[in-house]
Amino acid sequence: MPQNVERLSAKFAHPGLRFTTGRGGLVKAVVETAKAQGEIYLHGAHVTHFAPSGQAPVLWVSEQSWYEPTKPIRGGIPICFPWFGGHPSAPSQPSHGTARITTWEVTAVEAAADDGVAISLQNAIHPFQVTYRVEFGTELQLTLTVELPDTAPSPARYEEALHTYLAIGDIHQTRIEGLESTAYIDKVAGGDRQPASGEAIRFSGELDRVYLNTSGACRIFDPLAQREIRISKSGSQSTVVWNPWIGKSDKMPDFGAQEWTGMVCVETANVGDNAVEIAPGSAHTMTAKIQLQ
Ligand code: TA6
Repeated sequence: MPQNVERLSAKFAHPGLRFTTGRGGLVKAVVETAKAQGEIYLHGAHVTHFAPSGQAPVLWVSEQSWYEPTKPIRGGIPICFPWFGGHPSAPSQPSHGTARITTWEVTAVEAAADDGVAISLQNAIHPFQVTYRVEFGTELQLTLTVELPDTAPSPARYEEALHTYLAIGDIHQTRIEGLESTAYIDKVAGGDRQPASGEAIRFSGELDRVYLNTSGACRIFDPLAQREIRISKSGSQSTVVWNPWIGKSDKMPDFGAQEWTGMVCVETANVGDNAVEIAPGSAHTMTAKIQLQ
C-alpha cells in the first residue's frame, strides 16, 4: 500500500518532523527543530533542503527542477545507484541509475543526538536491498547501506554517489581544498586521467572531475557568503566535483539561467575503479557528514 501523507503521519509522527505534499504532488518530510530545518522527498529519498538554525540553506535546488515521478529533482542530494553516469552497457537506461527516480519507503523516524531527528528509508533495487538514514541536526549526516541478500547466486558490483549540490555565493570565488594530492579523471577532457594538481580547486569554466582513491574530507570556501562547508565521509573512495558553467547548464531544461554561478557539486561516491563488489549475505555502508565550519 503506497505511503501517503495520512498513513505516514499516523505511523511516523515525531516532534520536529511532519509529512506533507510537496511540489508536483510528491510526498515529503519536513524537519523543523531548534537546531535545523530540512526536507526529504520519498521520491528518490531526495534531500532537498538543509539549514542549521540561523544559517542560509546549505543545499542548492534549481528553480526549474522537475518534480515528476519519472525524473530526478535537480539539486539537493540525488542518490546515484546502482551505476554512476551512463549505464555501462544499456544507453537507454536512466543516467545515474534508478534510485533517484523511484519512490522509497519510510521505515523509521527517531530522535537523534544533539536534538536532531533522523528518518530512515528503504528501497529494493535488484539485486540489492538499500537503506538510507538521514539525520538532520546542526550537521547533516547521510548513511547509505547496500545489502546483497544471501539468496543471491553470486557477488554483485555497483557504483554509488551522494550527488550533493551545495549552495554557494559565487563559483568564480569558490575554492575547494582536500583533493590537492589526488589523481583524477577529467570528464571535460574526454575522461583523461590527470595526476594530482597539487593545489586547491578553483573554477574558470565547466569542471567535471572524478577523484579516485581518496577517503579524505573536502572543505569548500565560499568568500562571498563568508562561510566554509566541510564534507567528511567514510566507506567512500571517490569524490566527484562538478560545475556545469554556462554552456552545459544552458542546455539543461531543469537548470535555470545563471543558476550555475550559485552551486557546486561535491559528491561522496564509489565509482569507476572504486566501484563496490559485495558477496551474497554481506553489506557495505557509505556515510557523508555535511557541516558548516
Ligand atoms: O556528477 C557530475 C555528473 O556526472 C556530470 O557529468 C553531469 O552529468 C551531472 O552529473 C548531472 O547529471 P544528471 O544526469 O543529473 O543531469
